[in-house]
Amino acid sequence: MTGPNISPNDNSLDCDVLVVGAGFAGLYAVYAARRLGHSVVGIEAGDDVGGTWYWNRYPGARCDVESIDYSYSFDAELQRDWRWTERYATQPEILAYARHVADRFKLRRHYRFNERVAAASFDEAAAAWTVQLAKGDRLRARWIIFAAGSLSTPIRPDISGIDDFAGEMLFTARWPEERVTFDGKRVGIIGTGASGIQCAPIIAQTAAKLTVFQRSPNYSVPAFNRALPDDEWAEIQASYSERRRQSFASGGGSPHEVDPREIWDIDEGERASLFENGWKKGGVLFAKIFPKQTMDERVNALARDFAEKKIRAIVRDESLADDLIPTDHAIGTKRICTDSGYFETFNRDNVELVNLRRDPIIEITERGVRTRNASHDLDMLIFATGFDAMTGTITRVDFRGPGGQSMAEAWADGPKTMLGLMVPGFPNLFNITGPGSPSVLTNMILGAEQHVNWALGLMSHTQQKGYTMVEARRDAADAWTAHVDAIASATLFTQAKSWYMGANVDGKKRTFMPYIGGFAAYIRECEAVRAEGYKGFVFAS
Ligand code: NA7
Repeated sequence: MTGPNISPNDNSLDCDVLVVGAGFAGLYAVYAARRLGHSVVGIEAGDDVGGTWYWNRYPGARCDVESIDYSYSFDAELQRDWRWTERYATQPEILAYARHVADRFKLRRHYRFNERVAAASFDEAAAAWTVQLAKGDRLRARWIIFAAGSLSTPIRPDISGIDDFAGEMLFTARWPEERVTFDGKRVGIIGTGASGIQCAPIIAQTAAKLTVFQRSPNYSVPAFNRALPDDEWAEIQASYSERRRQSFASGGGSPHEVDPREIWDIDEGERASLFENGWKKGGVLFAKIFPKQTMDERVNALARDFAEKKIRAIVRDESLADDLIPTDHAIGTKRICTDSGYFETFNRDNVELVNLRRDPIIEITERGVRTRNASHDLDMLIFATGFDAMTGTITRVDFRGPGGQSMAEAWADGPKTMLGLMVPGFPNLFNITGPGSPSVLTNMILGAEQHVNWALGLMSHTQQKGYTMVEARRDAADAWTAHVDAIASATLFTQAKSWYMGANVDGKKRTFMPYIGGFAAYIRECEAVRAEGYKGFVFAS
């Protein structure tokens, strides 16, 4: 990749752009910044590329967006050459894809692996970030593109005695590379979000016993996963560009859209078949059948009723089904899980559900988990206990802008951003798929492409105008954040205790973090800001 070096020739800098993370967002940032001629250094905590798909290698891990959509759109030949084998790709296949992209575009050579950014402070006189790496090195860069993931800081729950357990202890979000066997073991799993729900059925197949410790049940819709045969693949290839166009014009970054009609105008028979079709689309798409499904409780109640019947039709024991059906949130307002045989697992003789609402965990002991009513002896204990989502990773880096405030301090009362991409007080720092952007509510790969392209456009604009610094204006960030809040408040999402709301982390400000107005609307907002000369941003030298 070659191109004009459009940055000022500043020998005091180690690179123009420092990219944090080698997941899909970071890899694309390195590729795109290089293509524009910037010198780039990437920093990655893992020993290879892949990000989320590098760390979350637990059995059963799959993406809940279809593989043909959850893949890069920036290079037509890449899109043509990479052949997805299944509708929903497994973690090994997605990781192999990330590695293929890194090889194909020779991206690894820009990275320092097994390294972390510990801190960074902005030197206003030099218009540069001084970046402190965890192992001691320092780097100076004009720009930082922070692409370290929305779900990348796992939570180790504060349960008494957690370090006393004498058996094998595993975290789904830090799963070892070596093969883990469950054969003949008594396995316990704490957590019934997407991660717990994906791995439980596989563990149950070979474990002597699986005990699922459930604090809150979650809605889950089967993936209806299947192989992608050659004829279907040929059809996808023939219409890929149209599929991508629809994705960028959609709410969620894939070509699926809601039925535009008002549900009450549709007779009951047709409604039932629309719900059935929505169910068969699988996973999160069940939340996107009718426009008001996650806005109007009456519409949502119909969807909940439908899902409840599906669960009851699977789980043979009625009281067990009662425990597995959520009663605390509207369906879709916590991310619907996408499973392969989760509810069926509870029909097995070797699987036990412990309802922690009735029988809470008292402590973890050397032998296993002690709840109020029983002691559960275990050989292996797995934690699928979630992440400090969306803000957890960036606030753990000690970023200091010119005012000396850290990101954690700046966001103590909730994240404030301009378009999700820049934070007032932190010039020349872009956050990719962060709070205030569509982020986890859209296809993360297409979202990352759009963010990175927009950020690089703003960088080029800054330099072409003869400036070295750009920062989001505080009033613009306040207005954008208020807009993000206002759209979320019109939905049922703000009523659920979800990680979208920061509700899974003690002491975290409760606020709906992602922009819920849809991918297409967000792109329009970004383009409007650009068209007005990057209104809401202030430039300086
Ligand atoms: P989630 O969805 O945050 O799930 C975490 C689960 O762990 C959830 O069931 C929690 O129960 C449970 N949890 C957390 N702490 C505890 C303690 N101390 N005791 C018992 N149970 C606990 O994380 P995932 O990794 O499954 O999925 C994250 C996203 O990745 C997912 O939404 C997809 O987008 C992909 P709680 O609900 O808090 O009662």
